[in-house]
Amino acid sequence: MRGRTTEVGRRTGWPAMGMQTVLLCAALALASVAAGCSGISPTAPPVTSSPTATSTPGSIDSGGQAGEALEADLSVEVVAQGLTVPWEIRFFPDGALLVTERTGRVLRIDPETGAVSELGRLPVASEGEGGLLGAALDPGFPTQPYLYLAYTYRDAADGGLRNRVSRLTLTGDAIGGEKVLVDGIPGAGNHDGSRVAFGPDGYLWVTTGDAGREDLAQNVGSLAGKVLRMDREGHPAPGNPFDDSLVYSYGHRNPQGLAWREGDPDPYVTEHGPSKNDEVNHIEAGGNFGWPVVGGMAGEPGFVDAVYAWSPTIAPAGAVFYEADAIRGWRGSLLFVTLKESDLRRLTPTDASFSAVSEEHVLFDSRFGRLRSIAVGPDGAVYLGTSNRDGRGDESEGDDKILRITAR
Ligand SMILES: [Ca+2]
Repeated sequence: MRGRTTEVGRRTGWPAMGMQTVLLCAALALASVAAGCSGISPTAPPVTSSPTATSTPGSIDSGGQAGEALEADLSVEVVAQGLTVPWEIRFFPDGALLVTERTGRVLRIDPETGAVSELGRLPVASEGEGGLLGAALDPGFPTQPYLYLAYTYRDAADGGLRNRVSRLTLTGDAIGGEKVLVDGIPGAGNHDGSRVAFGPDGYLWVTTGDAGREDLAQNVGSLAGKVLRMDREGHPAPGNPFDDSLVYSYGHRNPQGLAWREGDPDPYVTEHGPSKNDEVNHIEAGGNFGWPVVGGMAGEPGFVDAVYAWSPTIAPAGAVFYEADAIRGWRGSLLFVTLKESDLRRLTPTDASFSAVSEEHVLFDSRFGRLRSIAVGPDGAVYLGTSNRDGRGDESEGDDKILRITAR
């Protein structure tokens, strides 16, 4: 068992650390969350374009150690707007953004001018939570001019929803030459997973949801409810725990964040629980992460506990480890965004192994609406994508947006 959770307050589950300093920080943070909720209106004026600072007095983030950047120390700019559910943000080597829109467009966005150019449009089934979802750029780009995309489609034979992972070639300003790497991953109007990323091992990792059929998550013969690991042709990566299988870990419900800590070959995943037990998990080869049998930090033999869990749920989405110095004191933190709670969260670990969480910081609570995607730019700025046009949000002027957060 890696730890346990206690349910404190509406928003956060603080692990019981037995450390005075941590408990003090928790109390301060909870107090300021309450203050922040009354002080920050969800209908605050939309952020105007650069370089307008939008920090708010009375930062929610008051649990930080001395020397760590707080919300008041940060500036927010709009990089691009008028988008429709930007699901993933990546960076081309020249610094331009690669963005997927859930409705099917693949975009290149100039981070300085905000100019948006369409590289292509995929015929996705943009239904419910499905559509064009995760994306990764080949680590050898542009010598290897490939994009790896995950999307939902309707099966021609039975009309059912499925997900697939495809490789497309970028030639000039257009993608084409689709090669399907993995086809027929169970899909549905929700629980489609589909975060896609290259790990430090050079292999392609893909999260999949249970597609609303929870039994599939425990079936290692199904691609649903899994973390998959493959080569660039869609074949099982060497060293995968099950013979001739893409499956790396199982027992997942709807994992939508996938991030690596520096020096660690195994990723961390954020995933959506049902009405409780949203989780951050440290993935292990062959690990059973519990769904639908156990959740959170149950401590049950045979299951891997979450590193951290939230009850009630917050709907965690994109995640990234912050391995830069541009924002003071953030190096080594896990950053992720939430849909339901509409904030940016930063988790700091108890120790170098990140096997437990010592502090949770809540930033920009309800300032921008639902947040789905996150990336760290080459300059150490943090980029966020809103998700207010996904059918569950309140659309503000200019939505959806890509935002850039930098130190003042
Ligand atoms: Ca679990």
